[in-house]
Amino acid sequence: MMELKNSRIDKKELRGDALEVLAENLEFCGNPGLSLAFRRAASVLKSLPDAPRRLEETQHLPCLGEHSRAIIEEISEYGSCSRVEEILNDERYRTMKLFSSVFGVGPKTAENWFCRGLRTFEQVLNDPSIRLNRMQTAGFLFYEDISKPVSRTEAIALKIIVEEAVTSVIPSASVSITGGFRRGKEFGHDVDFIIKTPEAGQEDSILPAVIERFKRQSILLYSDLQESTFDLRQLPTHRFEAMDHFSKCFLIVKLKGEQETGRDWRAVRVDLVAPPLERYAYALLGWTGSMLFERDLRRFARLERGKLLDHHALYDKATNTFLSANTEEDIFTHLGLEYIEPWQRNA
Ligand code: TTP
Ligand code: MN
Ligand code: MN
Ligand code: MN
Repeated sequence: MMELKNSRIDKKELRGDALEVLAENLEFCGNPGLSLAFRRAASVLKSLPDAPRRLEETQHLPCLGEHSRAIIEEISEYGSCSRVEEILNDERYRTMKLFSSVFGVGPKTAENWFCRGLRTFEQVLNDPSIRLNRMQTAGFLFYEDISKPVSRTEAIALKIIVEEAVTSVIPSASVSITGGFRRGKEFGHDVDFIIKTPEAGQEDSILPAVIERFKRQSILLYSDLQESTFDLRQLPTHRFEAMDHFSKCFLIVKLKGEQETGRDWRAVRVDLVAPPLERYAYALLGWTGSMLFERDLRRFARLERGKLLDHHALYDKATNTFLSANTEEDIFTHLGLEYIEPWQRNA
């Protein structure tokens, strides 16, 4: 079997980066299904202790199809993959990547701007026929700050601010970090918090109150409050829904502290979610991610256990009942799984 030539351990392309470029490009081309296949393959490569050094090492890995293996083979043999290089140099890919890096700009808007012949932020901002919505306006205004990774230290500083706001309204409420930081990541694109409120109904009033408080403290730069549309009569669906129905808000806040820019604050993206108490364990599991892990766990629940899992509930199709859970441990037990630690969920 062929030995991989450029086999510096941890060559990033062999660790899935090349496959992620393919996945991203497929997303931009409106092929989410195939994109997901490459994301899964990339995730498997990243989970290996070392980059594969021989082609046969990839043979028995899950989720690596012929296509992915051919790309790994090409990279190991020639140091790069021509299709990946082609995409990285492609004007459409580069422009879509640039535009969709703006908060509030999804693939549809990015494509629309590209098709109008726009290629740079300057062209977008100077085009009189383009009306940015509030989210996109904030996205451009704070582009530099919110493109910069948030550190764990900054996340902890934000936790104190959020905690202070929450407990000033409901002293017995509590705040936990979720998302990537809960999975042990050192950096994130935002900081996600989940709020636990002890009494029914408080989950609906807490977020508007926190937003008001941040406003008064002059640290609120942007907020999008989404009221709860949660309804337990609705069964978890078969299709993967990325978004939940709990009360939540997407914010940009000012975090004080000396910056390289010379300013004494930076803008940071913050997400808050406030589920009803009896839904807390499901919400925590859903918001801890990763997105790929959630997807795979739901798929496992459905195919291997005949149960429907989402952000809100676990439904047993055999008995037609919802299974209640006070903790994440309860949910894994319902699924017949050992507890999976948050840091093991970085798929
Ligand atoms: P994100 O904050 O988007 O991702 P992340 O925290 O895993 O990574 P990053 O460091 O880049 O911020 O989402 C956090 C989790 O919340 C995610 O893993 C799954 C969940 N989530 C949803 O359930 N629905 C959504 O629409 C989003 C955006 C996230
Ligand atoms: Mn975007
Ligand atoms: Mn996050
Ligand atoms: Mn988030």
